[in-house]
Amino acid sequence: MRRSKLFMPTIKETPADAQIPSHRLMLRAGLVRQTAAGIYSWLPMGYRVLRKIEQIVREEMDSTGAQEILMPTIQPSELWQESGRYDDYGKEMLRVTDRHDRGLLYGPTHEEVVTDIFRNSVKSYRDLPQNLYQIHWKFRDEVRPRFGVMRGREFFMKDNYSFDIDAASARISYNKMFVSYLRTFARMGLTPIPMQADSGAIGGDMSHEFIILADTGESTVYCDSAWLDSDPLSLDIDFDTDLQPIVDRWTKLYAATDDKYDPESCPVNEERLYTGRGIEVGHIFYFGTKYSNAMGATVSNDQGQEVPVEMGSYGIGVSRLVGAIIEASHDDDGIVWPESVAPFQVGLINLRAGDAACNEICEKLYSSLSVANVDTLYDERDERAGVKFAEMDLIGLPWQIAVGPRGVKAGTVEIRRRGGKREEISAEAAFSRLT
Ligand code: 5CA
Repeated sequence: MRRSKLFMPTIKETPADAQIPSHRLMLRAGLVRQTAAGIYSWLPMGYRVLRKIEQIVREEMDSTGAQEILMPTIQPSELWQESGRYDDYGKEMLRVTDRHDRGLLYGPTHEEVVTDIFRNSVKSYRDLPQNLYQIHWKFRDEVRPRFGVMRGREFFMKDNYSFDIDAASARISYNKMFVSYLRTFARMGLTPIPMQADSGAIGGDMSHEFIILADTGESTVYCDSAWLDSDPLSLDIDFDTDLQPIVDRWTKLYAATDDKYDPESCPVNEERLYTGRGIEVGHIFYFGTKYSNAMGATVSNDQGQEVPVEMGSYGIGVSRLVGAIIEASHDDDGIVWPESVAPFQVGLINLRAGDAACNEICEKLYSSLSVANVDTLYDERDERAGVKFAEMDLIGLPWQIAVGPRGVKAGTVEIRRRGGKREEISAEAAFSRLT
């Protein structure tokens, strides 16, 4: 992409109403714009990152055997009256009425809709287990939407729902999601920490929140410092095997948030205790037959008896992750994107646009990187070098290459990792380093 063509409305001043770094940086780097309180439009740079995160989530879900579906954002109120949650959900639920005076709502979550699909389609234990996921918009009319996309009213979520014949197999489904979440967040360059949690409005008796470490996170995290070296990607996971030992290994390590931490009973000694801050990016729940009982979702078991199906639900805040990753990875100059979610891999800066030799080297690099499928943003504008460098630092691409007349004479270009040191190498060497 050529910078002159890219729709990236950057802002020089610090936006006054943005209280945290990710919100400020997302506005300044032109990733999003607020359309209404807690409701955002995603501009090209932000949408590229959102799609990269979505794709990692999708690949990891698919590898567990979960299947992707798409449910409507608008749901009939009757389903929520059946489950008993219609009145409980209160003002957070956006309720609307259609032209026939039928009650509808913008889904804050999808347990009811998916249970309805299930009860109309599955009758026998032979068709279990099932695990269905979607990546879609939710709406929760939060009293105080804040921190940009981190606590929005409309937000993008991966939600999935498991269906099993009994509690033991539901546990297997829960464990798969637990382990897959560790991998998913690690692929985004994050350190995920699962913590036992309350299940709140979703209900149920087993639940974990996945917190990622970020200096500016909302909650204080106390954990065994071994968490900081834990690397979920080093595990070679076969989702068809018993994952309980892996879950045990992870949950055995101490971790707690502010509300649960008690220095008296903390099992980790002071030197080993890490205190930091974190952001909740995922939440998984096992709630058994709460919805299947209320909504009559039963299946026949191998004894021919009708039993309510055992369920769990699992959420990842996909749009929240864009902010959370920035909270975990930025510096004074701007965003520092992990490679796996960066909107472009390389920023190519022409330091003397209009100079024939600089143009030629830039064009050659730009086209060969494109052919090699390395997403490159080429800043070919007639702007001061300082402006271009500052903008590249702000938008945080993993690699920068700068081409200027002095280097061109010497047969070199400058290459630099975001935040790293500059190095002068030949254009060919730069190309091979990036491919
Ligand atoms: N039905 C369950 C699992 S699918 C559920 O809704 N869980 S949740 O309420 O915990 O939400 C799942 C994830 O969505 C959270 O971990 C968080 O990362 C994200 N999320 C929740 N509320 C918001 C919000 N207001 N803005 C942005 N992301 C949110």
